[in-house]
Amino acid sequence: MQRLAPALRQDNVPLDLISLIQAILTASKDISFRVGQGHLNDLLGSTEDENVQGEVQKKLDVISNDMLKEIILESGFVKAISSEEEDHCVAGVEDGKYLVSFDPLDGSSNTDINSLIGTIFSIHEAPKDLAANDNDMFKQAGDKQVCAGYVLYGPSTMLAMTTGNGTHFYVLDKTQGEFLLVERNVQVPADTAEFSVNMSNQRFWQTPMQNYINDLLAGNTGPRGKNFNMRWIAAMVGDIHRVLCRGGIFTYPTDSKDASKPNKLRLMYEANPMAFLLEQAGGLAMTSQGRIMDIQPDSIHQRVEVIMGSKNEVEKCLSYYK
Ligand code: AFP
Ligand code: FBP
Repeated sequence: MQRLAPALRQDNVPLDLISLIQAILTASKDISFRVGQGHLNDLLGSTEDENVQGEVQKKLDVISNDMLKEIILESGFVKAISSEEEDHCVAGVEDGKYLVSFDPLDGSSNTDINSLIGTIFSIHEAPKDLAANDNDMFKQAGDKQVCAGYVLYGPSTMLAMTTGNGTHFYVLDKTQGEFLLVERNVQVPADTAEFSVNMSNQRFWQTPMQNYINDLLAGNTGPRGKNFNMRWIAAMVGDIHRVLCRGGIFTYPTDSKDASKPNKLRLMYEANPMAFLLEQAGGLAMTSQGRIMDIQPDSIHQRVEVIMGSKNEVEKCLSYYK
């Protein structure tokens, strides 16, 4: 099986970007080890703190964030990082070529129940005309990403990554400490009979989403004429990994549960990287208003509606909004 660096060189990825990706993955290997230790480390449970999103931070959130931040900034390739767990971007070196955004531990409510979690990352080129501590550097559309990926800490530790030449899967060989290529050019089937949504929010959704999901639930005697299955892991990395593996539609729709927060998922740390991975695998990644990767961000912690996955099913869902 091919190792990561030669696989990336085959895709003509520049050497400095390969080195940066390797730095991110060095931190993820350490996170994978700590996550795997579970109760043996005193790392489960929450801290006393809240992050900028107003969420209580898990101990593993904080440790994963610190490890990624330190290793990425030390690499010397990065002008700044932004993280779901940091209020502002953190400066690296002024002549750093890249910006890295990450969710250090997505699905962190799963940490205490030994269930799926992961690290999501996204890389852009850094603008030369802005200072390294300026959040505005990160206000770039997802379309400008040069790399995106996630590391899923599951029964095996897997990396899904794209540099714009298809989405590839790698598995961490824990005996060698290396990610090995297991599937090149993953393809998401255009059709599906599986959907993924937090059904407990159903009464708060907008009418088009209510109608769409009702039609899926109606099964083979309803307007869709077929039965649909549902899956929800409460970790976007887990749900999107399943969609990449066998298709499906994943949505976190706009809701009216909390008027100050109509959307839950974060554009830079969740929606954009997953959109890049899915589009590179033949899927679609949209809001009800348009393509996710076309959104011009107005803040680094912006939240967006997400409707993504198998192409024909996403289009079907969007047809309810017309
Ligand atoms: P964290 O980023 O706080 O770990 O939350 C995970 C997440 O943003 C995303 O990965 C899941 O799809 C979603 O939250 C789960 O939301 P519910 O709590 O509504 O199930
Ligand atoms: P398998 O034994 O085939 O893996 O099925 C698992 C299972 O019996 C339970 O572990 C799980 O709760 C249930 O099926 C899931 O059922 P559904 O497919 O209806 O969600």
